[in-house]
Amino acid sequence: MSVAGIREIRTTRVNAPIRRPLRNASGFIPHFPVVLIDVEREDGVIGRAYSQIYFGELLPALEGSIQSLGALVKGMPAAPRDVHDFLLKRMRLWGVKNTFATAMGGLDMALWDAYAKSRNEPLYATLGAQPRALKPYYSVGLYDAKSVVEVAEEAVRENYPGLKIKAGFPTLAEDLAAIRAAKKVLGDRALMIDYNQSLTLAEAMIRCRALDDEGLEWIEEPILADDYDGNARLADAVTTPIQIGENFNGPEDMQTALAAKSMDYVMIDPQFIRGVTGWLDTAALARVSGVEMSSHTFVEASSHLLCATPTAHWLEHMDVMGQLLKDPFPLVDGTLTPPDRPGLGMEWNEEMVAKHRAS
Ligand code: SMN
Ligand code: MG
Repeated sequence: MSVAGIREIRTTRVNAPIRRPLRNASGFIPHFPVVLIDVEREDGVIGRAYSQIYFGELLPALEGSIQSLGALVKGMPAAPRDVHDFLLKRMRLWGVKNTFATAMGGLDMALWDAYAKSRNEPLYATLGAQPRALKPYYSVGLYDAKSVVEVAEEAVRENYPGLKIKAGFPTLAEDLAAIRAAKKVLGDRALMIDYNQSLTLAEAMIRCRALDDEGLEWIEEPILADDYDGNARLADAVTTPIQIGENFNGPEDMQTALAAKSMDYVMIDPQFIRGVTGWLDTAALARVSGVEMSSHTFVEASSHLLCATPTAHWLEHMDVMGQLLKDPFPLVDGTLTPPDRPGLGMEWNEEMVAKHRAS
């Protein structure tokens, strides 16, 4: 039975309002620039997904990349795996890294959304998985020892089993003070920290060793994400798990990092890994290598994908799209289960989309 063709790909630039502006050691994100992607098939089924970028000035480049890849596949049968394979081959000369990776990832997610909707089942069911009550951690920005208390109290009040704060203050003492202040509120709930690639290897050695007895769930991206050898040396030097992966462009980066033994855990971004298709390839690598695999942003797609991930670990809960969707992806008793709605389960709240459209 052949799959209906791709009739049209519509994109909409929106500045998604987020609960807390996101400051980290490498930048500041006051709201989340996203491109909503509607892939309409010849049979009328519409797949919906989105791609995100961290600075509004880059939104036109992201939207343009999505439309460019869309022009290459318009009219093709909307079979997600076939379109994915076609784009990898068609883009061989130029490559699908960075913005083209995220563009391809967003398109891939929209195609899988349409495919699952055409079968009238949630994406996790299309992937052959059962729904699972996943373990979310509340993911926020950079807060010092004083301001982190209120954030940690919010995490406890909303019954998150974990909290991730950013690290990378000018001094280790400031990092340590924020960590201890958060831990004091969290008790035995997990605390992760994220340096967002801000340290040199030498500084990371000093800081990670100094924090090694703080009982952190993981230390994330201490140095440049693609310094696989440097990350491997850090993972060897400290007991606290080193976590990388949000910047893996496709499963090939996962393979390189695994070969270099660069991390203890991995966390995968559904768009950078090039969508559902890229995620499934990467989850297979994680299973074979026995590495716990968490998600990075994209709460909605991640909630389905982690159900189909043999080494599923944590779900990052950074609610980018909460105010732009008709139906929520709620936390229930400190867990998040993908909704029993067709596809990814996302429909746009058109009024809020209109209100937050990017110029
Ligand atoms: C992060 C960086 C940029 C945008 C969203 C999130 C961060 C994280 O690295 O892991 O939450
Ligand atoms: Mg991170």
